[in-house]
Amino acid sequence: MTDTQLVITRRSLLTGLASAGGVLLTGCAPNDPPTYGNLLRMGDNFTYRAQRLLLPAHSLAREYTRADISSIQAIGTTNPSDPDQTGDKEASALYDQLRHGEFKDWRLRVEGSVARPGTFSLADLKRLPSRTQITKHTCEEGWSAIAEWTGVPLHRVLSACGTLPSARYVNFFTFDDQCDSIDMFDALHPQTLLAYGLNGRTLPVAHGAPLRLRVEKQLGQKMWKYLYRIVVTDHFFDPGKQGLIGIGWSWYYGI
Ligand SMILES: Nc1nc2c(c(=O)[nH]1)N[C@H]1C(S)=C(S)[C@@H](COP(=O)(O)O)O[C@H]1N2
Ligand SMILES: [Mo]
Repeated sequence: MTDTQLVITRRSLLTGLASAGGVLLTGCAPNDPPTYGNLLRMGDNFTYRAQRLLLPAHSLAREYTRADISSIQAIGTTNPSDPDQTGDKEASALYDQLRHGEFKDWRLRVEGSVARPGTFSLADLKRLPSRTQITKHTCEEGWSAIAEWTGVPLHRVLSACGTLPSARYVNFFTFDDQCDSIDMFDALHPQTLLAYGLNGRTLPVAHGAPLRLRVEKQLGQKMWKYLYRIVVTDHFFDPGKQGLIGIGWSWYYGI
C-alpha cells in the first residue's frame, strides 16, 4: 500500500478484510498539519503549533479518583444499529450482527505505514498491557464528565504492528461512517487509549462499544466511538465527506 493511495471495498472495509476498491487517501504537503485555506481557521494551526512547541514532551492530562466519577451522557451517534444514525444500512446491519454476537466476530484492522498490518479481536487487544485512567471528558458543546476508562494504549498496538519511521498520522474509521486523524505525538501519548471499558464495566454501546478512542489532551469530539479500522499515514489525509473539516470543524482540539 502506498501512503497516498489506499483502496478498499466498502464491504471489506466493514468486515475488516482489506482488498481493492473505494476509499482514496490523498495527502497534502508532507510536513504540514492540515490547513483550512481560510483566514478564520488560522487560529487552529496556531494553537496546534504553539502546543507542540510549548509541550515538547508528553504532559499528562489530570487524573482523578473514583470519588470524582460523575454521570456521563451519551451524545452524537449512540446506536450504530440504527441506519438513521449511521446513514448506512449495510454498516448498521453489520454492527447489529456483531453486537448480537457480543463482538466476538468484530475485528480492528490496522494498516498503512506499518511493517505488520493485521487484525485484532477484542481478546487480542485485551491480551496487550492495559491502562485504566480516570479523566475529564470535555465536549465542545459545553459539558464535561469524569469517568474511568480502561483500554490498551494506542502505542502498544502501533508497536505490535511496527509503525514505520515515515509515519506521521493515525486515521480512525467508525461504524457511523466517520474518519478522523491524530498526529503521531498524540498517538504515542501514554494516555491515548483504545478503550473497551468504562467505569469498571464493558464499554456500553451508547459510549462506543466495542472500542473507542481516548485522546485526553483534546476535546470530546476526538474520542471516536465504534472503531473498526486504523490506517497509519505518512501525510495528512482529508477524509472529505466522512470528515468534519469540510463542514468547518477544527482538526485539532487541543486543551
Ligand atoms: N463514532 C462517533 N464517535 C463520536 C461521536 C459520534 O457522533 N460518533 N461524537 C463525539 C463527541 S462530540 C463526543 S463529546 C463524544 C461523546 O462520547 P459519549 O457519547 O461517550 O459521551 O464522542 C465523540 N465520538
Ligand atoms: Mo462533543
